[in-house]
Amino acid sequence: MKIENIELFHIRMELVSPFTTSMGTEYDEEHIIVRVGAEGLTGWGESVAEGTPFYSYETVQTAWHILKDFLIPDILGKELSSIGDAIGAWERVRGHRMAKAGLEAALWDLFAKAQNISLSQLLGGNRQKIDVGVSIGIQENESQLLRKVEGYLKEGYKRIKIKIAPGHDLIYVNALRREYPDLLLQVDANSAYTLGHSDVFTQMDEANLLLIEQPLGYEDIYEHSKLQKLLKTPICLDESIHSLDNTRAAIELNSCRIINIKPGRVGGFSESKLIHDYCASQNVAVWHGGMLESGIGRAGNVALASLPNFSLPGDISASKRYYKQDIVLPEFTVNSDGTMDVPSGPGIGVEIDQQALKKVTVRKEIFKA
Ligand code: OSB
Ligand code: MG
Repeated sequence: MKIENIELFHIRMELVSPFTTSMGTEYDEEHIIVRVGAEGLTGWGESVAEGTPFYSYETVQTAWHILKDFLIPDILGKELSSIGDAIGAWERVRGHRMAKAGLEAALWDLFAKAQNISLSQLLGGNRQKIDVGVSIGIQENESQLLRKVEGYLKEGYKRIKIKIAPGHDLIYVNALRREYPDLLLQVDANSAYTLGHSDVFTQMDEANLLLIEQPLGYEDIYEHSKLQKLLKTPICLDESIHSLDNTRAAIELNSCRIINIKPGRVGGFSESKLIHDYCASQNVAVWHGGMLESGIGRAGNVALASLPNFSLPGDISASKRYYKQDIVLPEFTVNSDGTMDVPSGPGIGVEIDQQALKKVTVRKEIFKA
């Protein structure tokens, strides 16, 4: 397909409630929406680089720069016979995976629409519904957490993840376990601990958690292997995994037994599929993480999570769990059985609410061949 024009939208969307993690508190979410036009069709993607470099070194500003000055010029006006052509052209750009993933996602949507099939189909998905969970930020106290969890369970969510940080860990886990002995429960530390905190995790090991996500350093693989040896609960890596190569390293070193896949963190759907397939071959479960995406990014996540080895519920929640108004129609909802429907229409399978997109856009730029 000949890529005729590409547009970037810097969006800022206000969260329905503040989201507190070991990295700080977020009140709104900034991302980049990417629109690609070719041969009368339009593809949409979302780059999950945030306003701040606290989860990843990438930010909206760095991603904008990399998109504008390197990734877009590599494909604008060019004839792409496959998405692989774009990935090949971008290989000389080291890192900047969130920038790449946003533009790659728009190409996946475009290529799916050109074949008149859903993105789920093009990616190799085999499910019409996916299991979903909810990720809950650090709360002021245990009773506030219990109230939140009760509400989400009523809405149908199958699995609860809570954020933890030193001093905000065992009391919350134990309070939830007392109230809900059988709840599918996991924790996410976002790299807030060191090996010196191992006793926190050996105590948490008794709480029958599904997994402990990214307890140690955000680039670390080696020390996680030391911690995993002390625990029966699987460690799951998020921040440390950027590619198939470091997935293999982490699994061979027994640094984790579960992998969180976020297409933005690994550079796109293509790399996500490689990681998914490798993990399947090693009998390692994967699940789909989240970056508080708008409906555009969420649509891609839902499609990817329909692949067969996504065997644990994802951090993929209803639009209204994040935002008062989403920028897609229909919005994403969760069914009472804790599943979410995978859109079956062409491409991402949802329409862009142009008025809503306009309302949240703080800057845009168009690039023409
Ligand atoms: O570590 O999984 C994480 C949100 C922003 C940055 C990092 C993370 C998260 C979440 C939210 O946990 C998951 C979601 O989108 O529901
Ligand atoms: Mg995480």
